[in-house]
Amino acid sequence: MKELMITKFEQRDAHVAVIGLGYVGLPLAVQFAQAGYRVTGIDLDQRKVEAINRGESYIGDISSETLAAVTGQRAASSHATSNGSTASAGTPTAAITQAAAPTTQTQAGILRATADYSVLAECDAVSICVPTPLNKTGDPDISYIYSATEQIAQYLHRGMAIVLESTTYPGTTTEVVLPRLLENDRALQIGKDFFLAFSPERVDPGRTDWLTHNTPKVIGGVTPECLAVAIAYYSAAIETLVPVSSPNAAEMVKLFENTFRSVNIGLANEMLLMCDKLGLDAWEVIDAAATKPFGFMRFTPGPGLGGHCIPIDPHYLSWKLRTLAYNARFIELASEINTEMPRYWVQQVQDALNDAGRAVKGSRILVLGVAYKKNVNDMRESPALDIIHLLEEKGGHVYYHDPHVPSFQHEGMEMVSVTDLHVALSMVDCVVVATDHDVYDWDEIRHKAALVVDTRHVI
Ligand code: SAJ
Repeated sequence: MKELMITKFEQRDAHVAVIGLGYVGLPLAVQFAQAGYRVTGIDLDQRKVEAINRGESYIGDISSETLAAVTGQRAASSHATSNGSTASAGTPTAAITQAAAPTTQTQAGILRATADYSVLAECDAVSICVPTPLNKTGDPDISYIYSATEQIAQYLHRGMAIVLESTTYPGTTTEVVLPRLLENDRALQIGKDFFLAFSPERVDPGRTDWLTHNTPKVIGGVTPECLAVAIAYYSAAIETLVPVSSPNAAEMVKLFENTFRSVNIGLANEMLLMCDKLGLDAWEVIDAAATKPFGFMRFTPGPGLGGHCIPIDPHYLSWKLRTLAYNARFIELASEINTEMPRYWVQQVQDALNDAGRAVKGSRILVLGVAYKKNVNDMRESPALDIIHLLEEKGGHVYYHDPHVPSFQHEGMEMVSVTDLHVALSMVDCVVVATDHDVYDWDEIRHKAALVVDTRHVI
């Protein structure tokens, strides 16, 4: 069965499914279709399904033109994505670069979307790209992985490859997904009749240099046969695959990558707190340290930690270790410092207004940028929201401007961006730079605002 599957994938003679058509799943589905597979995207959101089948993309990284080319709404463009075997610079030695592209230009496959899981009965492979948030108590919520696995189990058949991509704690693939798949049909054997692997996503929305096809991808199979089949499946769309010894190792790699960022961002934020005590400019110190040509990596203080990855993923790791009676101290400490930053910046606003003889109470304050990082419209876990909430708690009249976020509703907070920034700048008592979108004219802001508290050190 293993050889049969590998041949199917190598000949692009496979029908594959992607469950979860968000910023990870849709680009992956498109990449598989461009590589020549027949692809069925599965999502519970009927609006997403219909938009895809109309060739209309709702994901910034995928243009509707690209989508329409693989959903058959438009003749495939002349340049199909190359499947060249360009190994990325510094490719890990263990990496497997894909064999040279097939001699014949692969005919782009066809992508269609559906909300009906029964298509899995005829699929040779399925990738799970569903969200893995934290629940209200801050613990991992893998309910979406459960429900996707439940559906796959119903349609599991001989000769099926399953790859979990959602970021999760080490052990999920082998202790949660595998047992559920085995429950339905004891006759099916892992590594013989069906193949299971974990391969973490490394999609950074908005990036144009590292994309789904050229970002090295780590992959770990439950058995060596699972790894071989999963590598054949993914080699069609991903240029560099990095095999590791198990799904658990692959799960841990992703958590380490993002914990690395969370901890270093926490250290940069603590540098700010320490430099404050020392009367030093943290950015000056960090920028000077960054001139070290080796052994240093620059992170900068900010308003706090936003996004759907970095504030969340490390808690999957610390939660798992707590079940093993181990306290992941760096993760907890970084989280403590990062979540404290909005309060620090509100104190800076209070002190600055106080120096100008004003209280926060009754002052008009304009927050620039509510997205969690520059040039995106994503607000998940955005620290700007905490800054707004804390300023309002102190009686401030808070407005915001964000060219990427015309309005938002968040936990009872409902706001609309001011439309005329030029007017607003001179009408408020204090401007807070929360997100340093490239569109802002920082010189104008510096000259028009009476007072600026700059969490991004752009002014
Ligand atoms: N931040 C700082 N200081 C820094 C860097 C970031 O305060 O030095 C803040 C950002 O403003 C943001 C949060 O931390 O609020 C997270 O920033 P991020 O640059 O890590 O951006 P993300 O959340 O989009 O992270 C994604 C991740 N991609 C994946 O998980 C696949 C991350 O692994 C990438 O390294 C990161 O993009 C990237 O490099 O852009």
